[in-house]
Amino acid sequence: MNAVVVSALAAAVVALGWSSPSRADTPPALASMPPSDVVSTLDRNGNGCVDLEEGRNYASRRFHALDRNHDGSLDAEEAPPGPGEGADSRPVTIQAWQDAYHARFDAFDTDRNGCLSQQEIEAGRNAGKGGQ
Ligand SMILES: [Ca+2]
Ligand SMILES: [Ca+2]
Repeated sequence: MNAVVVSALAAAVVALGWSSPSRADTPPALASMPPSDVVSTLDRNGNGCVDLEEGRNYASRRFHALDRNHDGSLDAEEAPPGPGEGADSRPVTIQAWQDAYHARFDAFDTDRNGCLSQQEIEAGRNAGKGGQ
């Protein structure tokens, strides 16, 4: 590999944002992902839907990645309140974060089988139930 190729690759890496691994390691907000990506990313046991445990694991990973100062809670700077969340929703603890996830999960799981299908996620978003 010659020097030109190496520097071109380095430029590409910087352009893609790989120069800041801590940012890149933060799992994206589920609301920012298409429903099909939510299922394919979170469905670890391959049953085609996202069960509560899979969703909670993801929510937990995201919480800890966002908790930059590792004090066990997220302030408005670490996690700006999303649509439908007031300024008083920060700081938020891991427990409150998980409870909020659980409430949204229940709202989305319209057939009550404990698992969110792509269709349930699409329908829930269309019904304005938040960004699951
Ligand atoms: Ca699953
Ligand atoms: Ca379901």
